Amino acid sequence: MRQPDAAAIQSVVSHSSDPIPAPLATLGWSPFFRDQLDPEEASLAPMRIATVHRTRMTAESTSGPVRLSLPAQLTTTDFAVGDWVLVDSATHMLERRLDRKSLLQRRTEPGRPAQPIAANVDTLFIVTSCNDDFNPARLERYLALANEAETTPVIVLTKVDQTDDAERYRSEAAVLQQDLGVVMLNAKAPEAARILAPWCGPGQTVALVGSSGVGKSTLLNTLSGKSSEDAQATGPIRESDAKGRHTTTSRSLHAIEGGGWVIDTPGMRSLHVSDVAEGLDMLFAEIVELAPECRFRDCTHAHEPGCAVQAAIAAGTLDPARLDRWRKLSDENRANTPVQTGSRNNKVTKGPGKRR
Ligand SMILES: Nc1nc2c(ncn2[C@@H]2O[C@H](COP(=O)(O)OP(=O)(O)O)[C@@H](O)[C@H]2O)c(=O)[nH]1
Ligand SMILES: [Mg+2]
Ligand SMILES: [Zn+2]
Repeated sequence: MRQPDAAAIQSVVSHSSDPIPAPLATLGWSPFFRDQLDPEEASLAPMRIATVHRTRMTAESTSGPVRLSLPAQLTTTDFAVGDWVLVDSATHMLERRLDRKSLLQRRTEPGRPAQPIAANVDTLFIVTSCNDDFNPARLERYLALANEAETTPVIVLTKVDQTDDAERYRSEAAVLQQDLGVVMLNAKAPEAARILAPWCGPGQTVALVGSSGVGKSTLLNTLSGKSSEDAQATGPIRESDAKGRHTTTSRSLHAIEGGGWVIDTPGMRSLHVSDVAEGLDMLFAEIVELAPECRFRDCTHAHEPGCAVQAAIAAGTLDPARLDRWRKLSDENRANTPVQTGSRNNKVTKGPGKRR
């Protein structure tokens, strides 16, 4: 009998219109990845990066978890949780990473290379709580990140069991972007999994982002149905300011009971924007759509006569706070963005002083 992995791949390479084999489809494999394979790679097994540590990585394969061996010229910083890689199934040696369908990344310091957060994520759950953590300006930063990465953002409002004012949080979140999904839940309740099920079906990948203490790990445990022994550690938050401690320290990929995959991430202390011009255009579409009606083509919407954006503010159809935040994020993005080459999710950054 042939190896299941090899059999799956052979059919994939020779007949590109064939359906995706079920065990790989469950892991999130799709024609986007299949079409990247060369015929001579037929003997390699596609696997999905599950954990990335400083010196070692693990992957999910059609036959369970695998510890990968890395060739000498590669380091774990070249990979993100959720990446698809081709692996020699006998030696577990990683041969090649496939191009990413989506890549969530962030720059912690201007001028430094961006850090990958998670790859091939379909839906980004931006988690915040119905308490002092809720902050529209910070949510907009996450939205810009999600849009730019080409993942669908959904705002997940946790701790709905601890507020009398859930509707206010929901309506403030819903206006942050056109057609934005917003859900409210108690992350500890089993019902949370049912509420998030539309994004968590077989082969779907979601990632959880948000401040420490908002309930990301709690949600992961609810989604993956983990029992208390193998559950992701969760931590209490401070009563005074709703701030959480940094309990989760690394990223990892976990199976969801309904068939999908969820990536937990550590809380992000700071989220600077860079390389998110398209993400900002989508986030602030109501401003971008008005700009062509301004008298000057390079209108900054600050003081120019005939400005359609200022007219909308005067008419009460645009929130002036939105314009202020658009300006702040756009300026920050411009200041932080180096020159880029390559396609959107597989960019090569040509930063100053970095020559190859
Ligand atoms: N009552 C209530 N507590 C929650 C909810 N979500 C999280 N918590 C609690 O908030 C604390 C922080 O949760 P945790 O999952 O560690 O947050 P993380 O830092 O985002 O991973 C823990 O004590 C959780 O039990 C919720 O929806 N309702
Ligand atoms: Mg956590
Ligand atoms: Zn204008």
